[in-house]
This record gives sequence, structure tokens and C-alpha cells, in this order.
Amino acid sequence: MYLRIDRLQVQLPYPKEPDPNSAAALQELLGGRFGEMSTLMTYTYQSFNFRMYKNPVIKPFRDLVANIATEELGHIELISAAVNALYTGSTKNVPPEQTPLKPLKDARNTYHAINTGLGAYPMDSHGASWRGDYIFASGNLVLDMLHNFFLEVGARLAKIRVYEMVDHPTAREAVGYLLTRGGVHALAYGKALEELTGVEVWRMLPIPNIEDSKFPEAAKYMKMGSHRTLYRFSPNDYKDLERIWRGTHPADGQPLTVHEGPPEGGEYLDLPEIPEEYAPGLSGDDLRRVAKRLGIEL
Ligand code: MN3
Repeated sequence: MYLRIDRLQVQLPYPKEPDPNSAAALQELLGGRFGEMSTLMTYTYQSFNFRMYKNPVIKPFRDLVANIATEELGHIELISAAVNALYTGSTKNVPPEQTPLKPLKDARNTYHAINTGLGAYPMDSHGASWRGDYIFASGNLVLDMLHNFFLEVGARLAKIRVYEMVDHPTAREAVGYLLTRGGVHALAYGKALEELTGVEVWRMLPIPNIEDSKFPEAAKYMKMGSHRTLYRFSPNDYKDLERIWRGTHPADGQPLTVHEGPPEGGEYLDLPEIPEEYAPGLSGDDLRRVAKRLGIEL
């Protein structure tokens, strides 16, 4: 089962200006083939489907996959927060005949404006739905770890290309952080493969051949040690992942560590209403009426 904490894994800067097309690009990192939905659901279903999970040899691998899956839940949350933020101020609060949504008519993604109230959605950068068959859970431990290694590397390439496409500070903060965390996961699955087979697959990293430290936002999180830290997203469980996540980081020789509990993170961005989208669609007298029913003093 899951517990939930009402914080983002990192503090995102409040957007000073809108950038709808950057929001569309970020969608690839949420609902694209190599997006956070794919890592989340792949690791989640692998963790659901383990055989012999109490076997002491199998358990460290299940603990690793289950724990990383839980972190990924916070990644879809973080990238969604960035998508939502990038739409702030993108429309006009004017009457319908003055076409309040016109600024978005020629935006890359009109689905956000028409169907979601300018919110994130599990779709890719062209608005195609995320697909359940992006999940890979073969039941074979070596093959699943090999797939996860590949998936993290594919996700890294997508993040790097999106980073090179967008310069909005809110977008870059999210992508820089996720780049760092994806690096942890790629290394973790590489080390899992080494434990299973003796092959040091992680020596292939980084793919593509550019260090995370070249991206200023990622470099900031590396200075904080994020690139060598696995957070344990459970008060009492998944402890055997430490049998895999140990040793030193190949980039700087610093020790790999497990942090008990989640990162400190940051507050959700409190985004304003969008009356022209009717989102949330309560204001003025409506709010006062509902407040009265809920027993809330405004
Ligand atoms: Mn991720």
C-alpha cells in the first residue's frame, strides 16, 4: 500500500511567464515512450509480479524495484506540476467573444486547453496517450533489470533533448532534477545486473556520453549528493536494497548512500484560478455558498 506526502520532491520556481510549448515538450517526459509514466508503471508492475519475493536472494531486487517505483510516483507528480505551472498567464480573462483562449490556438498542444483546464495529462509531446503496453514486466529477473537499465538510458536521452529545447527556469529545474535521479536509477539497475551476472553493465554510463554535471540544474543537485543517494520511500520496508546500492559512484568516487525516508522536497505551487477555462469554476458567491456549507469562514 502507499502513503502520500503533500509535497513535491523538489522546490520548483514559480513561473514568471507562461510557456505553453515548453509544457508540450515536457509532456514527452511524462507520457512518452520513455517518460515517467513508463518508468513508474514498469517498476510498479514488476514489483507486483515477483515470484519467491521472500527468498533472501530475490528480495534485494524486489526491494530495489519497489522502492524506485515509489519514487517514480513522485516524478509524474513533479513533471505534472511543471506542466501546470508553464500555463500560468497563458490566456486572457476576458468575455468569450474576445476569444480569451486565442493565445493557445496555435500552441503545440491544444488538448491541454480544450480537455484538461490547462493541466498535465498522461500523453506525449504530440498529445498521444501514454500506452499500457509501454510497460515491460517479463517475469525474468535478468531481462527485467536489463530493460530497466535501457529504459533509464532512453529516458535520459529524452530529458537531455528536452533540456536543450526549453529555457524556462521552471522546466529546467524539473528536468535537471529528474536527470540526476534517472542517473541514480540507471546505475542502480546496472549494479543489479552486475550482482546477477557479474557483468559491469554500468561501465557503459553515461549514455549519451555527456556528464550530468554539464547541466547547471543537475550539477546543483549533484553538489547536494543527490546523484549518489537512494531515498527509501518507506518507514520500515525495502531495506535489502542496500545489498545492491553500495560502493562508490563511478563519476566521482563518492560513496553511494541510502537516505532513510523521502527527500525534504518543496511546496506545491499554488497556481491561480483560470476563469476563462472555468477551472476550478468556483468564485465569488459560489465560493461563499460552499464555504458556508463546509463551515469555513472566508
Ligand atoms: Mn524518473
